[in-house]
This record gives sequence, structure tokens and C-alpha cells, in this order.
Amino acid sequence: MNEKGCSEDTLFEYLSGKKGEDMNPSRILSSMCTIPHPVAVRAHIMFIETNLGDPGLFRGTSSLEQILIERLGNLYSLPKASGYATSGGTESNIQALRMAKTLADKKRPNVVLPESAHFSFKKACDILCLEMRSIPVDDDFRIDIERTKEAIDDQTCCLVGIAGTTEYGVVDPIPALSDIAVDSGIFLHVDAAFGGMVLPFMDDHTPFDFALPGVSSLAVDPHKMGMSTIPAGCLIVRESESISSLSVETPYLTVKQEFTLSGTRPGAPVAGALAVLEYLGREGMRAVVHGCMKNTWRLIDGMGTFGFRRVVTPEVNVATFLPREIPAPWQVSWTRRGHLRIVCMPHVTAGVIESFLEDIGEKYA
Ligand code: 0PR
Repeated sequence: MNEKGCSEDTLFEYLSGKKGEDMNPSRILSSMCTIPHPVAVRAHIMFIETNLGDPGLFRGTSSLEQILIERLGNLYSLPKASGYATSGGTESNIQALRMAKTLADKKRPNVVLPESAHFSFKKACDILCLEMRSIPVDDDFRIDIERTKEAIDDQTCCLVGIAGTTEYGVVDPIPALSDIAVDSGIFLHVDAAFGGMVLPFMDDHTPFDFALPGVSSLAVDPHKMGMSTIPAGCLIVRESESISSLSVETPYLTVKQEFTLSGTRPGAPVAGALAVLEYLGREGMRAVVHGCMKNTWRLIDGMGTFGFRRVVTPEVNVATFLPREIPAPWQVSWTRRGHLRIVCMPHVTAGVIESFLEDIGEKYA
């Protein structure tokens, strides 16, 4: 740190130079985040100083968090939802496993999840000292139900299903996982960090929410397809007792107990996330999701004409192909199995897809 400060002009020239080193978003085809919706940005700025870690000081902001959970609960067939706004899928998944572990109270607890699960589950299992039982996926990259049944034993505290996998954009057979959860009395967590803001706005999709009686908790990230500002995740739970099982005493705050992982928590992205839902409504979200799915299929068809074979039929806006080199400056990603992966987020417009296909055509036509 310098002894003397600098002028505001110098400071912002420096910052804008650094921003200029970031990638141009319209070339980013690898991200599950996107440019936030303008109403999210406006709401975020309005609530910039708020801290949900001490909700009594920010009653209005705190009520927005309650409304956000209620809105999402309604979207996932759970009108009386409990939960809270997290920093994203990682925190939601850690907290879900923490609930499952606390509630089950096993000596050597294990978690049964698909090998396609996001790496946040590895972090969660490390932190919580849980054995992670990774179940192979079938040819369509969904968890194998027979192998799942075989892996469960009397020390299993949690089952996990993914609604919209990070790498291949498919949905696990959550109805079958729900049946297993009901029969065995095991906590079922659904990671809908990505799909949670896609599937409810499609005409037809695999059931994945609380309408299935075995689903105990669900993670959804407004900062992905919900177009909110970062960081905005939500953990939704069926029973309020599950989440209060995580409570610790907070003697000098305006509330006496807290079940969140973070202490200080930003209210700004919560206002941002709710702003998008209120402003767009179901109709507006359907339009966004239909646009992204249309672009995904245009991409798959267009790539097909240049010999790029699709790996699987996605259920959300993630397209995967057998690997071939991609020309610069396009930023794509590669799955653990080496497949080319492109996420058609809202910033990846029809025009962006056409210009990408033109470059692919120049190289491969
Ligand atoms: N669950 C699923 C299904 C996810 O896809 C992700 C993240 C998480 C949980 C964890 O969420 P947070 O990262 O919010 O904690 N999926 C993306 C991924 O790992 C996140 C991402 C976003 C990565 C933008 C890169 C990027 O540019 O691929």
C-alpha cells in the first residue's frame, strides 16, 4: 500500500485497464454465469451496503430474502418453503450435506452421488468428513439406479441427484431417487444449481422438485440462469427443522441463532435475484429459456453440418461434442472425458452462435 493515495482519475484509469484484460463476454461459451439483467444490477447497487448476517438491522432486505425463498418454493412445488440465500451452489451443497449428516447422526456417514456431480461435493465431503460414494453414470450420463441401490447401506446419510449436470446438461432420474429416499428414509438433495432456473420454464422436463415426496432439499443458483448479480445461490428445504438443525448461537447479534455458513452475507445479490423474478415473471423467464434452448439446438445442428458429433441429447442449454480443435478467440471448455462443451447462456445470443459457426465453417467446411 502506498503512503499517499492517488487521484480518482488515475485509480479508475488503472481499474479500467485491468477490466480490459478480461475476456470479451461475447466470446465466452464456457461459462454458467452471464451478464446480469439490468434490473438485477440496479437492485444490487441500491442494496450495496446491506448485510444479511445481522438481519435485524436490515429488516426490509431480510424480508426480500424470505420472499425470494417463497417465490422459489412456489416454483418448485413447495409453497411453505424454508431456506436461505447462499453464495452459490458450492455453499448450498456443503450446507445440504451438513444437514443430512447432522440429522442422520451416523458413526461413519457416507454420501451416495453420481460421478457427474459437481466438484463442490468433493469439497463438502472433505470438510464434513463424509465418505463419498461415486456412482457410475449410464451411456446418457445419468446416475445408474441399480448401482445406487447397491451402494446404499445403514451408514448412508445422503443421496444426491443432479438436475442439469454441469458437464452434459442432463437430469438424473430424480423420481427413482425419490422412491429410494422414501423407502430407505434417506435425505435426498437435488443439485439444481443450473437446471433450477431452466427446467420450470420448459414445456416438458424430467420431474426434479418437491412434488416428488423423497426430495428433502434443493440448490438453485440465481447467479447462473437467473441472471442475477454474483453471488446468488439459494438452498431450499422441505422441513424448517432440517435447516434449524444447523443453528449456532449468536449472542450479540440482532438474532440469537444463525444456520448460515457465512456470517456477513450480502443483501445486494438477493435484491438482484428477486428483482429479475419479479420483473420478468414466468412469462419473461420462459422467453429467456426458450431463446437459450433454441440457440442450443441451432448450435448442435450447425456443428453437425461441419462434422461435429453431439455426445448426448441435453435437457438444458449445455451442448457437448466429440473433441476437435476450436479456433481462437473462442473460449470453450472440455469435460473430464475430453468432450467439447458449450453453454448457451443468455449472453450467447443467436448472433454469437452464427458468428461462432462461421469461424467453425472457415476451419472445417
Ligand atoms: N452445482 C452445479 C450443477 C454446478 O454446475 C455448479 C457450478 C455448482 C454446483 C457450484 O456452483 P458455484 O460455482 O456457484 O459455487 N458450475 C459451474 C462450473 O463449475 C460454475 C462456473 C461458472 C464455472 C462460470 C466457470 C464459469 O466461468 O462449471
